[in-house]
Amino acid sequence: MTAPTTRLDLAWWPKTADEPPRYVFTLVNHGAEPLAGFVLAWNGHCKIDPATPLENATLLRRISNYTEAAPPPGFVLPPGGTWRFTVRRLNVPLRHWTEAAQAAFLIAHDGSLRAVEVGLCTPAGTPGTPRLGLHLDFPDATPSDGLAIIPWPRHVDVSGTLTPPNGLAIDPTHPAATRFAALCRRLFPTEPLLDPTGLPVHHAAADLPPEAYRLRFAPTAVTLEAGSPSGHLYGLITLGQILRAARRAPTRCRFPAHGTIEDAPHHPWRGAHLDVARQFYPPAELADFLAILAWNKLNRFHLHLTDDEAWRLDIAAYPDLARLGAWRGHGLPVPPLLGSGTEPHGGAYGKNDLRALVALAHSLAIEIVPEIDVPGHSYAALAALPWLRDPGENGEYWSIQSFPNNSLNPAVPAMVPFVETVLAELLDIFPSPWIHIGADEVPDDAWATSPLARARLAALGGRGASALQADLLRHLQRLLRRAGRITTAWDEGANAGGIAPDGALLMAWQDATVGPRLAAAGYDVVVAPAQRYYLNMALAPDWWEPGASWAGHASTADTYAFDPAAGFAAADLPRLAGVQCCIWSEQLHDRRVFHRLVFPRLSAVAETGWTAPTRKSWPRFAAAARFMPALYGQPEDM
Ligand code: TNX
Repeated sequence: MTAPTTRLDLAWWPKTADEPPRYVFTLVNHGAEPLAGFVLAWNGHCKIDPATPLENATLLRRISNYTEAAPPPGFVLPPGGTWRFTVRRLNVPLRHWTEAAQAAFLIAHDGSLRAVEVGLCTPAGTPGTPRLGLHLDFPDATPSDGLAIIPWPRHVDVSGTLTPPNGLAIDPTHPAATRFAALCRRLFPTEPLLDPTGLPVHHAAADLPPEAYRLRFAPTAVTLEAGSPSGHLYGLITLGQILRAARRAPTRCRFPAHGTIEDAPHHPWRGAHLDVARQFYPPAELADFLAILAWNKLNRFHLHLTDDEAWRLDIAAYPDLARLGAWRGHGLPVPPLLGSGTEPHGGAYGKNDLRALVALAHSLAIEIVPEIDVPGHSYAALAALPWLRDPGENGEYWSIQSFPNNSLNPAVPAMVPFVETVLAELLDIFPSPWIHIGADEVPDDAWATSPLARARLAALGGRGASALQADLLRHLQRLLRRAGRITTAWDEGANAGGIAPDGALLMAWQDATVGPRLAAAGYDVVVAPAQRYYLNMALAPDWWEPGASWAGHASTADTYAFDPAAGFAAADLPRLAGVQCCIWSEQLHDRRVFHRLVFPRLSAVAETGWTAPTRKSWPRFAAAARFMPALYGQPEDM
């Protein structure tokens, strides 16, 4: 396609004492032809209020963040001319540039599309530069003891300094060595950490718990003792971290000559979640991401496979699900959303892709916990399989992200077999003990105008969407229990007597009080409060920082300082399985935004998961974080 000759400039004017906020769109025709009879379509994170009229434009269509508007009747945009219109109400005020529209196009009267270049949205008329890419939001520092290890080990007692060896000479026949070699090739392809002529590393079996390891340093060799494959791998990762830092920063870091490191994790669940529905991440990128998790000794990868904006799992029984539900674009069942332009945007994972990822994850001591988000967040599934709706439903309800009628109706007879079939395929692909079934954010008035839902509610004797959802979740929990799996869900899964504590694990996301409350009610919990562990939240309030802020801002230091055990009664602490960061992708249309938001906060959560609270130290973490890898490159390379 040729370069766009129309450009959309965006400006955000926050509310003042005299005026409500204004979101101002200026379309400029840089082409040689006048433009008439067109519709402007745009998308990006924020949603406009369809009930409030636009000024100097007519709203034609709005689904979540996809909007179509037309200029006044008879309007012609001449070469060099502009069309300006104003939006008065949004779902939430804009606070960061990534919340504004990211993509736009014109729909001509003959239906053809014309790309529009979209400028960065300026706040109150002030131009600026978006903050992108790898970034440490704290000053550089030197590790006080010369060791840059994240997460910090349980016990460190080392001395002396060796000239950094030209590599680790690991026993190539040891299974952990093969895995570690592959991990290093993936993460540091130009930086060999292994060398048969380097410092010998002897593996030894020891009676240590899973994941634990011991390193004994001597000038001529290192001995690595562990009682599990993960322990052997983690010992090598610690050695790899020590070696890299000593080589890259020889004046600040060292490779010890004597002593021991004894290590074991504080929490069994050390997770990272990735939303692959809002943006598609090709399998190769997920493989690289798994490698980064391993280097942080994170052991759970929560793969959020479905959402309103896309269904990413190819299910043999329902070919339309991925064929239609994994793609968004003009004229498709799912409209262009979250930065999609004139071309269809998307992708799905096949069984073989996912099986390969599971195998890779296992080699890196990571369990992939798949999530099918039901019954809410299902706009894409319903767009692909409209027969899952109640044909008698005649009203509208809206999700928090402004999707209409987006929840799978538990009273539709075809719905339960559908979810069962999907889960059966999921169980076949993923051996994980934990299967995540979503359960978040079903609108209170979902299915209120569905005759089938009303009849079902009358039979159940319950009230509202939560009763219907709870009944469905109980059914799915029974099914998963029979399959020997643990029902995993977001914290709303417990509502209205839904998921029962036995055989369940809930993710406490809404705030830091939810985890202690659920644990007191008998649930095992993973703590992932949006305010600190949602890595899509901006680092700081500045407009030019990317990210959202509905749960506030979190600097790396804020994320690091969060204590997941705070608020738990002592007797309930055994129910705290661990921690997880969540990477929601609505605003991650650009991988440079991903970098800015994810690294090194991901490592801050990893250290909180692994290192006992008394052993954590912000200055030490801050000095070591620059050596941790990111998806492409690492902070130190900046
Ligand atoms: C809430 S957290 C959601 C997600 C959004 C996220 C945006 C949760 C269980 N649901 O659907 O992506 O907020 O930050």
